[in-house]
Amino acid sequence: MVRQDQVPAIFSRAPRGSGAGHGTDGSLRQPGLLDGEALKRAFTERAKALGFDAVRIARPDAIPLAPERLKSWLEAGHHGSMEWMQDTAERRSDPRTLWPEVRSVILLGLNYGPAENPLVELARKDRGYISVYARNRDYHDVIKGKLKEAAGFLASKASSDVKVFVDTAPVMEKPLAEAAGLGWQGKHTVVISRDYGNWLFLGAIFTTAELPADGPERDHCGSCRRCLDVCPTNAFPAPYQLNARRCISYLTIEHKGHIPADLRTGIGNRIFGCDDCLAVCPWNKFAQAGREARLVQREDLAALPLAELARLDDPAFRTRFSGTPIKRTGRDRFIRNVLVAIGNSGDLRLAEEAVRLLDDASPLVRAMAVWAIGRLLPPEAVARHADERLAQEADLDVREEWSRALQGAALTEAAP
Ligand code: B12
Ligand code: SF4
Ligand code: SF4
Repeated sequence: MVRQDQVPAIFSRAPRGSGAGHGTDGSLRQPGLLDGEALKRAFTERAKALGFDAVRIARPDAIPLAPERLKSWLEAGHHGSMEWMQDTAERRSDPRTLWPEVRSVILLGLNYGPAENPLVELARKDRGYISVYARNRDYHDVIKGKLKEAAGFLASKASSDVKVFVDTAPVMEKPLAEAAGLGWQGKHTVVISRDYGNWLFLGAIFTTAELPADGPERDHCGSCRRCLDVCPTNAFPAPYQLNARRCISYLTIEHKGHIPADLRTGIGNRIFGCDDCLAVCPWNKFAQAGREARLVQREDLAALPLAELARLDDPAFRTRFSGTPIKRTGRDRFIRNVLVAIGNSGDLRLAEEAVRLLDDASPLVRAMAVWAIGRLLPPEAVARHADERLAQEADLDVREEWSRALQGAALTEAAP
């Protein structure tokens, strides 16, 4: 889950006083300015009042292994088409490269735990599964607002500068959160807190203030491997490593092109993101339902009827998903995902939606409509639809889908 369209917010230090008081470092400070433990305590209290559930502090040099690990992840091509991960690698792997003046990194966690196990919805094959994180307002907007307020408070209480980051900047939030003791990176690579499980959004505030750092959290995964075994697309080449190119979250949200044929069945009815590896983690027994109202699941954003979604045109898509993270994929990519789910539904009633989309203006949609009817309709029906359209089809990828669907149909006919 990624958003690259924002720059960090910067807050300037509170103005230095003119001899009104002395800081513990001997510097002159205004009355009301704090530092060290007192500043940390006041900030933590304020951040929690703003709705953050966990607040911890790391030194900027606390992730010495991260640069090498990020490098080998990128060299293996695990980032897929997220080229910006490559472009920003140097700044990403060390907070001091991103901002040389930084002295402390504050990591904040916001619990978005669902009230019930979301995976039960996967059994409803005529419905589309939307990832828990996307079932209400875009969390970037929610967290960014809170981070800005927290950072503003810090800047007003400290003689230091402050910058805010959430997801959008080249910051390795997970290893930093582990180093700050907010949780540890589980075998699924996501940060798990002993208090909240793994349903936590992360945000970071960098500051030039020297704040007392917290110690790192250690790994509590033990011999468990539930998250690795449940992954429907085998996206983990090894524990603690994720190949994003195989991850449904990447395929349904970040990936702009056609979804590779060998991964489509594994996607099932997950049409925006995936929560399987998160939901099975036993540490969620300590999770509590999230308390931020703007992130609590909207009823009209869970288990959505595929037939209804397949009919969304561009304006209807925008209206329906306004303010949610879903809007970012745009209508065509979203309908591509819906068609994958229709193809996996085994529900013949949904075939008519796929047939209608065979004539869609978007090749991304047409290609997946071809795949869906190839999975749902009898071979003679697939051949008839191909006859009616192939001659006019100019897009090479869509033609390729037709030829795969026709081969599949021929194989089915030849079977005894
Ligand atoms: C790119 C990205 C993605 C990509 C890649 C995910 C990934 N695992 O890297 C995709 C699109 C797939 C994705 C999916 C999701 N994402 Co995302 N994503 C990011 C982003 C922008 C960068 C992550 C990154 O740096 N990846 C690069 C790799 C190299 O980093 P890494 O996983 O930390 O790699 C470590 C391990 O490989 C480990 N390692 C390597 N070898 C070894 C060996 C051993 C022995 C050990 C112990 C460790 C180890 O070291 C590496 C460095 O620490 C962050 C926001 C941010 N700025 O940090 C959000 C973020 C990680 N995403 C988040 C979420 C919630 C999700 C989803 C749950 C959304 C969904 N429901 O669909 C899924 C989860 C999928 C999963 N299992 O990871 C949250 C996670 C919160 C948390 N509690 O950790 C973040 C932090 C956003 C946020 N601000 O809250 N995401
Ligand atoms: S989010 Fe889903 S597809 Fe991605 S690694 Fe986890 S279980 Fe696998
Ligand atoms: S499911 Fe098990 S192995 Fe995976 S992150 Fe949770 S505790 Fe670790």
